[in-house]
Amino acid sequence: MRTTLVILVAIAAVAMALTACVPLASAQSAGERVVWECDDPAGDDHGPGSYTYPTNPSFAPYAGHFDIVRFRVTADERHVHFDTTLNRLVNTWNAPEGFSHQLIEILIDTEPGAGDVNVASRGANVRFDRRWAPDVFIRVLAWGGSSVTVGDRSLGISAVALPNTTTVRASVPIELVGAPAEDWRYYVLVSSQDGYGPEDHRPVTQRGGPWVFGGGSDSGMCPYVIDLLAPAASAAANPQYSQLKSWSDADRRLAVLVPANVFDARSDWAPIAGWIALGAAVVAGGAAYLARRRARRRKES
Ligand SMILES: [Ca+2]
Repeated sequence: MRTTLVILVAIAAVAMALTACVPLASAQSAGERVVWECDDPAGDDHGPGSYTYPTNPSFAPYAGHFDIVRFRVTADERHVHFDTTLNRLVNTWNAPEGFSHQLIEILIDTEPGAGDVNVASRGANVRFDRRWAPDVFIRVLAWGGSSVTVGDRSLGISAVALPNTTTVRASVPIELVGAPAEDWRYYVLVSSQDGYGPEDHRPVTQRGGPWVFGGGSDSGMCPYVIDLLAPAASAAANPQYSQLKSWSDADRRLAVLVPANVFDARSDWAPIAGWIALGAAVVAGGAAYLARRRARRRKES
């Protein structure tokens, strides 16, 4: 009976964890409509699970700088705002934007059947699943480098660290990307900004070093992505790792990614399943208690 109880409580916990991503079309925040938000496990800033930080002291304490913990999309009348919250945000090299380590790339599939799956095949070294080819490509980096590209139109945008937070906000004109719809699908990639790297990405090698990550490969095929938005029950059971592991040096094949909110349909049934499992666990626990009490009484009489 105790085993059944443990299993039911575990099912409830997993089902509830799956509610981490929620479309929130009706919620409000300081005049902004919250469109979608999603948590990401802390402590998974290791790419496919094996990457290690560069060893130069600028990267101390060698954790957290590239670790997404939350992503949120809001909209007001003129802009769509993309807020990426990191575990740690320090302005080591004093960039005017208030952050200087991160290169955040946000790609959105806004139009089914259109888009470019190869848009990040150099730099981030990843491709995107053909079913959700991105149409909007937002690059967030310091020293005035942030931009949005839609088709052949490219525009500089504002991207700053929000005061007293670990959140970087990029704001994109609605006039260019359109009002956010519920069926938009998001990819969020965090890399390390390096003005000398391919498309500003700090490389990942096998052995690592003061200015490059380790735990990858020397072929130039492994993803230069340190954290990927991918909702998971825990850092241990994390779909980010399997996606970023899917590159092959032998086949010269890049890793293929899917959007973070592809599996949103789960959030429709997950809370119900969670509560049913929790209810069942309570009933089972009560039944076990009564059975034990009855047995004790029988023994006493
Ligand atoms: Ca993370």
